[in-house]
Amino acid sequence: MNDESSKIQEKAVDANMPAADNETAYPQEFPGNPARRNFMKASAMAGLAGAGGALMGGLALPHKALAAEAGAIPEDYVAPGKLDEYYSFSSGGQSGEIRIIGVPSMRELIRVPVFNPDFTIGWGITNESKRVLGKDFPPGGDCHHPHMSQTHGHYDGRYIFINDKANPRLARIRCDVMRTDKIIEIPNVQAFHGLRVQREPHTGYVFANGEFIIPSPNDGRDLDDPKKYWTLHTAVNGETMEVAWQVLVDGNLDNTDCDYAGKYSAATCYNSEKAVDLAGMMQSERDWVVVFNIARIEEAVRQGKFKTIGKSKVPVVDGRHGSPLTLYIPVPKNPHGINASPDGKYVTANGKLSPTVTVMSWSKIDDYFAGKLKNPRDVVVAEPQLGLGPLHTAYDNRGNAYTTLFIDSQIAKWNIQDAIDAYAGKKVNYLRQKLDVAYQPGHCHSSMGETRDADGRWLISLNKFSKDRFLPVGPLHPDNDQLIDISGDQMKLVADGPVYSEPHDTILVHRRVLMNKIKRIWDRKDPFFAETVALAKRHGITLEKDSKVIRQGRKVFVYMTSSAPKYGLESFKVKKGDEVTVTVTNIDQVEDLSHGFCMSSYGINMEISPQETSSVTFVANKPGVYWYYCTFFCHALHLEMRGRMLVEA
Ligand code: K7E
Ligand code: CUA
Ligand code: CA
Repeated sequence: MNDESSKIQEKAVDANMPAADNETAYPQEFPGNPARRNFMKASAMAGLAGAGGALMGGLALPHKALAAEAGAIPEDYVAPGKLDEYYSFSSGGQSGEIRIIGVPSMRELIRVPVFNPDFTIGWGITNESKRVLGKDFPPGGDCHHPHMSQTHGHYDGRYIFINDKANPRLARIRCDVMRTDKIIEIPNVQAFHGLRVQREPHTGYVFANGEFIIPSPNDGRDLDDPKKYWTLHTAVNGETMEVAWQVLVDGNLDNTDCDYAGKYSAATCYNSEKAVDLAGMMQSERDWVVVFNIARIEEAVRQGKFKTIGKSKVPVVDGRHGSPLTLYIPVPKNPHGINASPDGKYVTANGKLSPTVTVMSWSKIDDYFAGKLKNPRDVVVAEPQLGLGPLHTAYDNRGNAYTTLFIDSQIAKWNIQDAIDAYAGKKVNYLRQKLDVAYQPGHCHSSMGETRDADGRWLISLNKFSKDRFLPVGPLHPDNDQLIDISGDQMKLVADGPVYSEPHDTILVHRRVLMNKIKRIWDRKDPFFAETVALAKRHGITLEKDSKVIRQGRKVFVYMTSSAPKYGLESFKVKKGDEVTVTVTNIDQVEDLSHGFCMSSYGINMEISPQETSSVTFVANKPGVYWYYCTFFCHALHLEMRGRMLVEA
């Protein structure tokens, strides 16, 4: 940096930056001085205030809230060897995976393959993963909404659930080993989009919205008769992963959330018109939020007041207009996100095409179902006007809400009680601040913000566009996850985090929820590979000790241990055309000591963590010598950790 430019940058910093909370000095001359990044960031932001603002459709406010003061340690700085305070579980979007990111450092810790094949751990290759994925699994997924199981409105650290919109599937990830352990298909729907978990008494139900309307059943009938297209709201039992019931609705379903009392789930609908074209879906001035009365639905199912669709045996109850099971609340056109406040009192629907957010009261919803209110709009207690393109809302623990404004590229911070008072006619300003983000945010999520433990510490804004924020890396740019400090009166932008497309949503979980629950090595009795262990037992094999080959006709079972830097078998012989199952057990007990098993030229690789058993089945269709080798650098003699498969012609 030459003198001239550093002067300009310093000026930009002075003009735009508030005093930092953290005054701790950090030596300027230190080569890794993290504050240097903030000089860069400040200058980039200063330039954007004009040109960028005009480009993105009018940014009225100056860029006040930026990063830490020059010389201070930035808030996202987590020193080498120190741990982040939060885990962010971020959906991988089109990649079909979940990513775990440390917050505030925004360092990616690991990826958990869910709907996607993954060559690192052999997801989609090993027999254990194929048992989860099912036969003929589609090659990927479109993940949007990761949510952790809860008990009495607190994260319980057991499972993460996530949707696949591309193929209507629900996946469950076990948090103790961060492994997907169950995937099911949601019947009778297309595009499973909104997902939330029951909070009270526990999860309980996982709620799933079918977004697209289709003929019912979708077997070739009513092909071009959209009036006969339908969709359903589904409840899955999160323990058994069985579909409990479905509710037929009018219109379509977008996002979903539920209350803190275990009484209701609710969903936004943007296509009340049941149109099949864009103009049609925007025709009505109002669409709606539909609320599902769980007790009444369960009772209807108990009384047999349901039908089934096609081959599915799932009970489907009728929740269309006029049904006592549902409540349709008109809201401004084409709403999107729906978010329950952590005080358990309210739920907001985000306007998208309307600059407003509609705040509804759960207790007024009680009153409606009890017959005390006649007009569905009577459950609305506020409708604050926030800006252009409200998509999703997050909450702190001080009565404030944070709404992403997609078109304005801003986060609007507003106070719920003030918005309620303003709706009642009082002269109060509910808007607290608007913060520019870069650019076009979809979801935002606050730390612990979807639980009773909302702590108002951090907010992550998941921005769809990064444009000029990073080095260009080709026409496809990364998304930009921005970290925002919401602990004070004013939101402060702390860091940019580039991410691979497209993490719609994330949750921010304090490490205390998980730190003592996560296993460092596998338990030999783990159900994830229990079936493989049972098969070995039938073959008379003790996996921890035995390395041998068992032939049953054209099926060959190859068992071997792995212990750095050796496999239990240095070679095995098969005949061309044999179906070979290789089962490897990592008998090392050392934390972090994974082995791999890659069969050269056979497209096979899998990872075996300490005390894990992994297996793979393939046809030895090429004669010759094929080396198998370890793919995880496990030992000084890791390169020597290999053996030969001899395939007789
Ligand atoms: Cu807004 Cu799928 Cu939650 Cu994308 S959804 S942003
Ligand atoms: Cu085992 Cu490398
Ligand atoms: Ca509409």
